[in-house]
Amino acid sequence: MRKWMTGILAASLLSLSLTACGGGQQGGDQQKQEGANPPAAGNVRTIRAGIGLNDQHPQFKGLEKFKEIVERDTNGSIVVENYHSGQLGDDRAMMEALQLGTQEMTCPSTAPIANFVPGFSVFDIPFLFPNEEVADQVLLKDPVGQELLDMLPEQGMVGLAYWENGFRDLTNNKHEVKTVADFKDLKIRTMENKLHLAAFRALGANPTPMAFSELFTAMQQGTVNGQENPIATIYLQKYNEVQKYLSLTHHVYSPFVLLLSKKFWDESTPEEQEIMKKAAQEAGDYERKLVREANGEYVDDLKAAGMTVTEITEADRAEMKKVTDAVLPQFVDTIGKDIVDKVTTAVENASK
Ligand code: TK8
Repeated sequence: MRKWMTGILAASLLSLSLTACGGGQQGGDQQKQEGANPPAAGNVRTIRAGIGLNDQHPQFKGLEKFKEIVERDTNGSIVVENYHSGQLGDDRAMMEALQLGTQEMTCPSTAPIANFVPGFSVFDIPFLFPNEEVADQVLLKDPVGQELLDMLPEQGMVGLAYWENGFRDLTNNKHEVKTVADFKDLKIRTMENKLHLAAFRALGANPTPMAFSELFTAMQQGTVNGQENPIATIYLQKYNEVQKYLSLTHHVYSPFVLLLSKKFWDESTPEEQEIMKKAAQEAGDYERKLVREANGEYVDDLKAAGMTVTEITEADRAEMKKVTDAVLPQFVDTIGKDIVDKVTTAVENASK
């Protein structure tokens, strides 16, 4: 509740201060953009987009691309203000603000979205996607990707497009993690997601759900001794400063979903809706490309920064999968058997 209030408060203070600095819709650095057309006379509406990651992450660059396209193509009738590093709150608070219509946009991983639309937890199944190509095929081409997005409006949100967080890897401060046996004394922060908690418990770790914004301090102070996130996050959030060991587990592929409040969507013209949808996809393609480059590049940088990087053998990965598969039956009803079947079939077809 407290965090929820902080998010709302932060958002309204921000809009207050922007108005207070006198420029209205055209004032303030937030709206300044080179080469933009002047805003159309009359009704200019603002999308405040917030994320938990910092402004170095490809996700923020994707939001900047979205801003550029939307402001250009709506001729300035919609302006976009981007906020990073949890300035507008954490994932849960921002989604709640979208439902209330006090914030317009955010881009969480599907794992926290599952607290609103349980079907999204299908992507929390460990070791579901063997590679990025299969993920693309299921999320972007198979009808089940859209079917899941279609469940969002009922929760006051519109899913404009899938973006990519990526395959998650494990870091910790205790010792190298190679096999299932090594998870034993790890106190791992997980996202606020029941399936992730159950999977790490099954692996023998002691997982704690926590908002992303609290993670760095929690590692620094030793409240947790491990966490898991894609390489780009580990590097760009400087987790190497508080974590020694990196295991390339690739245990879960996290999609992002670019979410818009349904309120803002409903107040938009069909033309504006079309522009936002297309911009979300185009910016998503750009973001995915940057994430993949980053994930490749930064492993060496993390090594150079002193981390011990451990590859996981296929046999050990299969062993981990066996352990985590055992927790799945208890989640099938919540996710929906139909969704689980459609996604696993799509994965099988794409893997052929
Ligand atoms: C940032 C989160 C983050 C996610 C997590 O707000 O919480 O670990 O992977 O990227 O969405």
